[in-house]
Amino acid sequence: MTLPPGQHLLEGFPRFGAHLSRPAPAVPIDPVIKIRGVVTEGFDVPLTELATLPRRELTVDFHCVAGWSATNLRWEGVSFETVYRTFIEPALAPETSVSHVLFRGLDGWRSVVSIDDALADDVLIAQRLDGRPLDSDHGAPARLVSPHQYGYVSTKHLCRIEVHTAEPKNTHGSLLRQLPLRLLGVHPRARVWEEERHRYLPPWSVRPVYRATIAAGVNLSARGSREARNPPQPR
Ligand SMILES: Nc1nc2c(c(=O)[nH]1)N[C@H]1C(S)=C(S)[C@@H](COP(=O)(O)O)O[C@H]1N2
Ligand SMILES: [Mo]
Repeated sequence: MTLPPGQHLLEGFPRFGAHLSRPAPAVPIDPVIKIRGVVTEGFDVPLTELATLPRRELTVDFHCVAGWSATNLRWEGVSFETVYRTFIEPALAPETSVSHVLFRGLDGWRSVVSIDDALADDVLIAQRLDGRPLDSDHGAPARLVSPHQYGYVSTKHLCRIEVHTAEPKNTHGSLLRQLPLRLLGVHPRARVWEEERHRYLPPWSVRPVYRATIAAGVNLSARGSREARNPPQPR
């Protein structure tokens, strides 16, 4: 099996993110995805409504910019393109040409994707992983999955989609949480096979730093995971 350049295979699929060991955000009773930005009027798409769109299933690998990969994950959900064409495009304000899409999670995480990359065939809003509803470790109740881009694009706990006519500046939100990615600068395309890890730094310069810290990051995130909080009970 071949992994993209600079990636290392991990056992399983860890919970990972700027949340570190903080528990995942609570899932609202009636979760919605807020649609905002250059639409005539903002509106909310209930997740129950997403479920009425054609289902999309995808078995792919997942690659974190810190250098670990997980393989053969079976996601189920709705293609982002379908969501875009069904709900967003008809609501765009007149004379607007969308260039970027911003995805936001319930924990304040955000990722920015060019419209072309967002509409790629393999980008989906996933609600299930390996035959089960998404758990809190991996982004309940719904998350973006963009398999050809580094994991930081795949916003978990998706609650808001904003459409923009220029690249939005990542100025609001919690500075500290995304500090490492802010300092290094997320790459505007973030394609894993091109090793577009960061905007300003060449990939070889960050690889050793990441290699030295992956284990710590994985361990910290695991401490806040669902399994750590609810360990399987002995029988
Ligand atoms: N809401 C949210 N989404 C997020 C993150 C986060 O901290 N919060 N971390 C990103 C990063 S850096 C990675 S590698 C993946 C990890 O996904 P996983 O926890 O399902 O393995 O989620 C991405 N999406
Ligand atoms: Mo990541």
